[in-house]
Amino acid sequence: MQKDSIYAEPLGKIQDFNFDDQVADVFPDMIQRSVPGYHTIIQTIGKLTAKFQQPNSSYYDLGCSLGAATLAMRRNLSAENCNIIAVDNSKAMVERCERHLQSFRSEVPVTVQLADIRQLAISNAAVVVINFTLQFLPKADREQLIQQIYNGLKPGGLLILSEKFIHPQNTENELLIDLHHDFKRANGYSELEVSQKRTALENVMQPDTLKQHANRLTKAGFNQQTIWFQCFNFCSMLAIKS
Ligand code: GEK
Repeated sequence: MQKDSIYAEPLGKIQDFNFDDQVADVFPDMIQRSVPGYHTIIQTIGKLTAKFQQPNSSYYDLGCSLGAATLAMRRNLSAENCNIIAVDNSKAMVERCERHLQSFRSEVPVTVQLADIRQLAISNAAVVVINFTLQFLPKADREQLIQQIYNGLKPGGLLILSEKFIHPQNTENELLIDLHHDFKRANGYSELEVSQKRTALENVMQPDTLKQHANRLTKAGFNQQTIWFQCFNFCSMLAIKS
């Protein structure tokens, strides 16, 4: 695995973070050292897919990057006539995702699409995963995407939504951010790397509060939802269409 050292040296002007070749090359190392519980979340996406699978259905991975969630779903699908649609709008990610998926054998067909998830038609879905991607959309576009997901799910269908979040109270928010930065330092990132990455993400990733997420899910029509994972300011929610 190639080590992420993108922010290791002082950069004069820090550009907005973007999912280019340089990021895609180090992505597995970057996400594992930056997102608390990433491995657990990916494993559990597989387990939840096994539980919520329905025959003759589609499974979506929105903002798939290198396809970790797609692989977890694919390994756990046994129902008849299922297919997975993995979507990302970064060419660098999609190219590597295709290659990565081809290196594992499976009966379940996967289509990797280079597209903006806001323009995607979602239908006949048993499970939709959006793992740490909604936070990169403009805030104004999030409600419509969650509604499209709800509309595209079959009855009994499952949405898994993982996000970094902000706490509405300043003290708690700062504490969660500190704990996350400690986690990154414990994983070998320097003070400089933590702070330059924070600057690069400032305009690009704008997290919501947990309450905003819950309200948005309810408004879309999901009447069953829960947080099933939380570590510091990272969480994963699930919502079921009854
Ligand atoms: C994983 N889910 O390993 N349309 C499509 N893709 C987008 C859009 C958009 N509008 N905006 C951002 N992306 C993955 C990790 S990473 C999370 C997801 C992170 C894509 C972007 O190109 C990137 O690949 C992904 O969303 C977010 O489980 O890096 O923190």
